[in-house]
Amino acid sequence: MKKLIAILLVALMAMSLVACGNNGGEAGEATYAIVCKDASNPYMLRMISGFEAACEALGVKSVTKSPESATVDGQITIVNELVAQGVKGIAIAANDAAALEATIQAATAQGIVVVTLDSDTKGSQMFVNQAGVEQVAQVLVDSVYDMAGGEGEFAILSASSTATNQNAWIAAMEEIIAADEKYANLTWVETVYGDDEPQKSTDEAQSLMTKYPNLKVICCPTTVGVLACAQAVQNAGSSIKVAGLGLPSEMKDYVGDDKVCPYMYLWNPIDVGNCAAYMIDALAEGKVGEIGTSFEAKNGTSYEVMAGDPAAKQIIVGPPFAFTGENIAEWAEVY
Ligand code: RAM
Repeated sequence: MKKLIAILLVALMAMSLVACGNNGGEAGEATYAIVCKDASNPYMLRMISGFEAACEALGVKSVTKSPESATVDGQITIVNELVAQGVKGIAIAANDAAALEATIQAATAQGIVVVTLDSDTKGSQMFVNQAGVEQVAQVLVDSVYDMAGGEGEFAILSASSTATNQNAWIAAMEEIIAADEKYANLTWVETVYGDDEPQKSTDEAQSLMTKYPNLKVICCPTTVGVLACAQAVQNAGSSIKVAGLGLPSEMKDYVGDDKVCPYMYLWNPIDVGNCAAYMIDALAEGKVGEIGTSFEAKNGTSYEVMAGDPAAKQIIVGPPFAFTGENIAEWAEVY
């Protein structure tokens, strides 16, 4: 009996050693990692939950690593660590459009699948784009136009100045405004950056209100920024309207016809995280083809592979969705 117990113990120890040492190797369970812009943004936390659920369904382990604040240096360190740990796949919401390229190439050279989600970067094998850049920019421009009554001053309160997703939306807004006479009476006074930090975003919103007494709209293409801005504008008792992209759970008290934010947009961040894990799996299995082809992920959803920038390829998860006084309470329960 003692001998049998001893044999079982040795076998158990051997199994646990394999499991520990083989974080992403063939003999152990594969691990997919998600690296967010920062560790505390509630939007990112929802992406993580979608990623984890998909990993569970796929039978792989998941790990989350994010820098304290939205900096690319922290992300470079994290990706290097994940490579050393032998993960099989990495999904990253990049804090910079280019600075991660060499790090990602080194990971890819080791056979690790690296995709971007939410915010793209050079070197990524595939950008899991939450919504089309032009579509997001168009709804933001139209929100500003509508809330300003077709003319007057507006400002942008963005995330960090190097965030690829916000910068792409802002650049597309500039093009849309320049291309259509309809927007000729709108004056874009300034773009400021709250770095997806609540306090910095509040400070920037307050500065805009002081600096531009005729400001009609502040447009915030960031969930952290839009909440801080809505609170700052409401606390100031200002008549400025707030437009942008927000989490319904955070914005429920501020959205509605007679509120500081008449309506806003977003997409489901849980779906974005979910989709990124299925994308890693499909790429690892060599199921994703060239631009112009489509493929079916294991969750049954079909995606079209499109040209991307800065990643060479992208897929789009879904269109931006409008939240109004009518539907905000219902969606606040979801995300
Ligand atoms: C913030 C982040 C994120 C962005 C959303 C809309 O939470 O900047 O990257 O996609 O806003």
